[in-house]
Amino acid sequence: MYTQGLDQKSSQSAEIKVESAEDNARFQAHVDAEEKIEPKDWMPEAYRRTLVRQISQHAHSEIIGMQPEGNWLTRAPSLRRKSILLAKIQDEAGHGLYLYSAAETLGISREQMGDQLLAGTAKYSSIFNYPTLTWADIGAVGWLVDGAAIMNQIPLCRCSYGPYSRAMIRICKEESFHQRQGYEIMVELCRGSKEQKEMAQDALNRWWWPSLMMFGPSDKDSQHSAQSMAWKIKRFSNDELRQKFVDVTVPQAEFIGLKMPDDDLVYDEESGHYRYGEINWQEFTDVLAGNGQCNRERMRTRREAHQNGAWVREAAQAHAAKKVARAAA
Ligand code: BYC
Repeated sequence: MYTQGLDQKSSQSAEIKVESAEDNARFQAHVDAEEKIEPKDWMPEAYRRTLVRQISQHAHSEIIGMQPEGNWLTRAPSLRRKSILLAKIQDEAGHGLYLYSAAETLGISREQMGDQLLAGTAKYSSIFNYPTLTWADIGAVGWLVDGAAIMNQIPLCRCSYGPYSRAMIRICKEESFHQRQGYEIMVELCRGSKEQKEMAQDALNRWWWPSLMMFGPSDKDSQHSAQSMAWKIKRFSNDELRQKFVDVTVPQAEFIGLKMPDDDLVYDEESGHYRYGEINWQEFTDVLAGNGQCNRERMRTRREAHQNGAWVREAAQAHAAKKVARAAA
């Protein structure tokens, strides 16, 4: 969608231009003045690379993120729940597409990004390497995973790169509906039988800590944060967003009678924030290294889906070629 109207020539000449201190200073002044950077504008190569990395990882997360929820489509407890879940998963596919399109404005093709994902050289969010074992997990994913996503993504609507910031506006509106549908599932389960409430608590126990890891390494270990914040790609640090998420989510758990699986969690009157226990960063590192519970399964499913979709891509190309030939005749 964003690639339409891009002027190849000017973007190529921008690429070969040598980066000078003046160029960089002018660029930073634009960013500091809260002016959006658009695809045809000059930008430092490192800014372009950072955005390609982050936006493509984000797009891959949306696409891989369809799998844990897709696992429950055939077993949703009612037709209403099934149609809501189906709509949510379709939204995630749409988010992936907006994001791939936004990344394409930076000179990488969707095919290249897809190849990187399939080759295992691109990351996607750690959270999608955990299994959805019960229906309550669908509630927990919506409430916590989409809740964490909104906390991280609302500031991205003000990101300095125009196409990314605009894509995020619609994505955040949809994520907000996703978070509410997840919380509603948890509310219903907590109002239900003893077994249903236990199922909700068990899902919270398993999803809470991985949700906190979604925000990325702690600030002292986050290698990209300082530069990304200077470029106004990120507006808040990983720890700041994680804290905001904890502060918003703990009262929501209390409201429905669930207990956070953290014995060190305490409200600090003085700062007005909840203090929480130590995150298991070894687990995070292991998941990123490909050794989470579902890494292999997620990649296998994605590769199979890509192979099984080959005929669709071929048919679309054949149709496009026919259209071009007809127009030329
Ligand atoms: N998982 O220096 P840092 C969704 C990597 S989808 C995996 O702090 P940065 C949804 C990081 O990439 C939600 N990797 O990096 C979909 C970097 O590695 P590389 C996805 C992680 O970029 C379906 C290294 O660790 N959201 O909502 O400044 C259903 C050092 O980190 C993670 C986004 O993608 C992680 N959790 O900050 C339901 C949001 N955390 O690249 C819901 C956009 C860190 O050097 N992305 N790493 O190899 C961002 O906001 C930022 O990229 C991050 C990381 C906050 C995630």
